[in-house]
Amino acid sequence: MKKTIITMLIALVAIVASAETYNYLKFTKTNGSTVTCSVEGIKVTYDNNNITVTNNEGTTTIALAEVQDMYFSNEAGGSDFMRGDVNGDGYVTIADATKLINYLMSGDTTDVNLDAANCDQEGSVTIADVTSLINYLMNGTW
Ligand SMILES: [Ca+2]
Ligand SMILES: [Ca+2]
Repeated sequence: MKKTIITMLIALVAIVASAETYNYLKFTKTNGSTVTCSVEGIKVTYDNNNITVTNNEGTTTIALAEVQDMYFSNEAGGSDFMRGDVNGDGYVTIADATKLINYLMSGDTTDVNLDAANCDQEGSVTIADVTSLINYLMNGTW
C-alpha cells in the first residue's frame, strides 16, 4: 500500500514538474541536508525502499527512510548543508549555537554557513534561529 502511494506520488510530481518546467528536484533529508538533482533527462524510480533519481548528471539513490521532504525548485542553492551545523564540521552541537550567537553579535561570517544557521528555515538568520537550535540540542527534533 505504501509503495503504491509513493509510486502515485512520484508519477504526480513528474506531471507537475513537466507542466511547470522546474530546474531541480530537491530532497530534504532527516539529518537536515539537501540533495539537489537537475531535472535534465530525469527519471525517478522507487524500489527496495530507495528512491533512485537518474538524470544527465548520473544516478543518485536515497533511502526513503531518510527523506523528509521532496519538492521541485528553480533554485540550485542549499546544496548539502546540515541544518544547524553553523560551523560546518558535520555535527550539530553547542559549538554551533556559540558560533551562531557570535555571528549575530559581531556580524563576522568567518566559518559560518548561513544556510545551516537559518535553523528555523524562515526569513534570515536571527535570534529566533538560536532558540530553534537550542531547542533542537535539548529535544533532538526541529
Ligand atoms: Ca557543527
Ligand atoms: Ca531564521
